[in-house]
Amino acid sequence: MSKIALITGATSGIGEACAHIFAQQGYNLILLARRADRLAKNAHHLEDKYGITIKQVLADVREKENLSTALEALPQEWKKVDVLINNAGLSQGLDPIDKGNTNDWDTMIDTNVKGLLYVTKIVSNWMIPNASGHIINIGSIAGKEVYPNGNVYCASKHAVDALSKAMRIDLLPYGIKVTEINPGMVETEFSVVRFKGDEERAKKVYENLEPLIADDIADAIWYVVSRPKHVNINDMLIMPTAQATATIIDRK
Ligand code: NDP
Ligand code: 8X3
Repeated sequence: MSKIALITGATSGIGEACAHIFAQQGYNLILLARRADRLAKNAHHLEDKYGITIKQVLADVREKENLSTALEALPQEWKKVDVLINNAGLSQGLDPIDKGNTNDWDTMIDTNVKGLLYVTKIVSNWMIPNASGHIINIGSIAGKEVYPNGNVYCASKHAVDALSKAMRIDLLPYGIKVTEINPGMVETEFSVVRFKGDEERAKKVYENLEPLIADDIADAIWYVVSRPKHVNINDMLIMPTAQATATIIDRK
């Protein structure tokens, strides 16, 4: 059987681009997200285009019981996952601590931190008997720096940074690689989600600069995954050329 990659958040942006590149490379895919229509559309498109097989897992990474039921229901041969891409994540709002919406905080922490942990626990237990596997965690520049009003999103991505280091230690005896990919600004649906559907405000984030696109990140992830067995890239920080730090941006 071909290699298998499990990608969370595969209905748009970086996850969708990763699904494309891994399909192109002949991987069979397990694609997980909440929006059934988009998941099915992406899956059918990639199956038709590349002749691979895809399992769709309709799940919310925050709901640990449902998530576990959905993943454990996969046929045994599909649990031989070679690559897990922990990509599902989001930001909600951009407000100072004293004004932040506590429901937004819950959503970010539950998705970016707890959801990533739930998926990892299940899939690492599938990888351990095979003594191989590669876990890619999508962190962020926001996991390396803190910027004004980024507070809880930055904290959630700093947690991904810490968990990536921790996973590398805990999974070392099993030969499982762990890589953290940390993008700067990538134009996806991220800002539309952060600003709750305000497309005008989202567009302004990328105004007068050339941001990264999702394919840039998928390309880096493929590079990391395609290194020889004895080589692991622990951490990659990928920025648009026009972005020096989270907040220092050269807008023309
Ligand atoms: P998108 O909004 O385009 O994609 C996010 C994906 O995550 C969607 O497929 C969405 O699918 C899925 N998702 C969100 N919440 C859940 C959930 N609770 N359960 C399952 N799936 C979920 O944004 P990006 O592609 O930009 O974001 C991908 C990752 O990259 C995130 O972790 C983000 O924090 C990170 N990142 C993004 C950057 C950027 O500038 N864009 C920079 C640095 C990091 P659905 O709604 O169908 O469930
Ligand atoms: C997304 C990048 O800088 O908008 O993680 O937080 S940023």
